[in-house]
Amino acid sequence: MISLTQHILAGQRRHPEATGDFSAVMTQIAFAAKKISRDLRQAGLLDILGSTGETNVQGEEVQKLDQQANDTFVQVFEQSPLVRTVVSEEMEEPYLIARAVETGKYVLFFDPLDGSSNIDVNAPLGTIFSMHRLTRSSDKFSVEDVLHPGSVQLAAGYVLYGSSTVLMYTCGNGTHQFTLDPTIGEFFLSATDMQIPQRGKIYSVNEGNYEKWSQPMQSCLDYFQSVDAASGRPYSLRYTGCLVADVHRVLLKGGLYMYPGEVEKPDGKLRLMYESAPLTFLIEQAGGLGSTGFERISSIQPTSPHQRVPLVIGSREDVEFVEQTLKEGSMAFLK
Ligand code: AFP
Repeated sequence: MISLTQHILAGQRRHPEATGDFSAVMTQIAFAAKKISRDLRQAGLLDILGSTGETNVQGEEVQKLDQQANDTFVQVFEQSPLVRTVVSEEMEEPYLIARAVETGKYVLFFDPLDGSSNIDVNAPLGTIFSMHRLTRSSDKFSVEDVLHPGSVQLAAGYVLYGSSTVLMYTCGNGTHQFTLDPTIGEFFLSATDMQIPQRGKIYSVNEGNYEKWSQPMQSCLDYFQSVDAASGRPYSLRYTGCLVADVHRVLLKGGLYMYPGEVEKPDGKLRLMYESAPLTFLIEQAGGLGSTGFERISSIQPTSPHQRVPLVIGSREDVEFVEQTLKEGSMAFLK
C-alpha cells in the first residue's frame, strides 16, 4: 500500500532540486479534503444542510456546506507560508494569506464544493484544485500575477465524495488515483498512470438546454443519439449535476462531458481557472482532450479569475468529433 504522502515524496526525490514546498502544499490540500469528506459524511446529522441565504460571486445561492468547505481551505492555508493567494469560486476577490505575503511562491485556485445542488439529496459532490507558480510583477498584489494559462499549471486534481472518497491528481507526470481509508484517515494509491479510452460510449450533458444551443451543437447531440451499431451508437446518457462525478466516469470509462456555450450565453457556465483548466490537465495527462469546441482549454490566456468557458472534455476521438463539427458548422466531413 502506497500512501499519498509516500507517493508525493517519491516524486519529490526524482527532482533533486525540489525544496519540499510543493509536497507540503499537496499534503495540505489532502488534509482539507479529508476534513470536507468527514463533514459531508455527517451533514445530515448536524445543522449544516440548506442555504446560508446569500448568493456568491456567480449569482448562485450559497449552501452552508459550500461556505464550510471554503472556510476549511482558507483556514488550512492560513497556517502556511507557501501559498500567497487563494482564489475560490466562493470568494469574489483573490484572498491574500497574511502569513505568506513575503514567502509565498504559489497561487491555489479551488472550487471547494462542486455540484452544490446535490447536497440536499445525498448525491455525489467534489472539490477541484489547481496550483500555479506565482509571478510577482511588483511588491503589490496584482491580479495579473495569478492569471496563467492551464498549460503552466504545476498540479491539478479533484476529490470526489462518492461511495468512497477519491483524490485524483497530476503534476504533469501522469494521472493518479488515491482512495481514502476513513478508518485511518489516509489516502492510498488505487490506480496509477490512468489512461482514458480513445473513444467512449457515454455522453454527459444537461440536455434540458438543447434548444439554447447552436445548430451544430444540437447536431452533435443528434449524432450521439442516433442508431449505428457499427460505430457503437447510440451513446448512453449519464449526468449527475456534479462535474467532478461526471468527469470521473468519463476518465474511467471514456466518452465525453460537455457544458457548451449557448446562443445567448456563448461562454457557458463553467469557470476556467478552477473547473475547466484543472480537469483538462488531468484528462490530458490520461491521454484525452479538453476544449471549448474551438480552442484547447490549456492554451487560453485568462483575463479574469472567475472567467467562464464552454467545455467539451473526454476521449480524444469524441472531443475531436465535436470540435470538427463546431468548426465546420456541419458533419459533412463524415461523408
Ligand atoms: P457548483 O455547485 O460548484 O456551482 O457547480 C455545479 C456545476 O458547475 C457542475 O458541477 C455541474 O456539472 C453543472 O454546474 C451543472 O449545471 P446544470 O445544473 O446547469 O446542468
